[in-house]
Amino acid sequence: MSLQITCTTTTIQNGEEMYRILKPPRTDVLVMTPWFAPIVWDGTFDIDLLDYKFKMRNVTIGLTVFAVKKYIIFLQGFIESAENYFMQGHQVNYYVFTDQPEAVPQMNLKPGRNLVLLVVQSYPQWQEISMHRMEMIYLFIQKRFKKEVDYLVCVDVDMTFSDHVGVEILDNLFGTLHPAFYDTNPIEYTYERRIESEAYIPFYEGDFYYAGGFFGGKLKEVFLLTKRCHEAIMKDKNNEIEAIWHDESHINKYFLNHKPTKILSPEYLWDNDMGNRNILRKKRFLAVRKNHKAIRS
Ligand code: 48C
Repeated sequence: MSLQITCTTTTIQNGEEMYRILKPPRTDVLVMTPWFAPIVWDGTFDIDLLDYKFKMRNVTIGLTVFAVKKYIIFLQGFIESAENYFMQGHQVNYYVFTDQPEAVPQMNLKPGRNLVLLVVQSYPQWQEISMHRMEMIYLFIQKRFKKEVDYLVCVDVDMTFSDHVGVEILDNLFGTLHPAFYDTNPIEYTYERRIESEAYIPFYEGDFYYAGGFFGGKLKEVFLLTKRCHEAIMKDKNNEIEAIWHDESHINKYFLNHKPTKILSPEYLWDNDMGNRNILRKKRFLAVRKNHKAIRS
């Protein structure tokens, strides 16, 4: 780990000045929310500085992923891509929740990285499986994760890492902008609009529309988020209502009342079916093409 020498006002890298007060690194996108949470885009961070800082703190990062029923087919590609791009050089525990432990392939991991298999039950409805992730994550934080990791990152499995995803994403509590809504009028956000649901957000409220497939933060913060979302989901179930986009609706409600301290740009969750954008200099975490109907049956 080379020690990065940084002058007080600028960081010299590749012979050019990286950061000057009057020369912002990005002027094409929003890089800070009105509540002073950074929005992470390529060019807005110095990974060597951040790696050094987190290395000195000797952090361990947990990555939770659920591969239940037919979604088990995505697991090997997911883990292989994480080995290449996720938190390179840091301590990582992959927490794989599955109903088919025997179907999990043997994988050779790089030093400092472990794969932990956690057996969970499956449910008839794919929506149930998706929503019960909240319950499983908060229960295992208490049972196990709190002794093992400092940060937790919770993602969908039908994805592959396709570029650097590192410690720049870590903060107390972070969410990710949903690729379909980062540039739409908030009135078009697919929030839950029925007042009977715990996930209800009225039309005049809402900051951003966050994706359910990538969130995380310090263990305590993720515990509070997952516990609250699980309780809200169960309350809705008792009231015989299911939020329009399931756990994603509840995450959006939680982030309305507990603002994330960092937001990941759509670089961190993209679908190539949506093509390219000039503002997307990197596509770091990509949806795997799939026949939703087939793998959810
Ligand atoms: O593991 C499963 N099995 C299922 O039958 C349905 C969902 N899931 C988990 O929930 C996977 O980890 C999925 O990535 C996640 C729900 N997300 C999706 O199905 C699309 N990424 C929207």
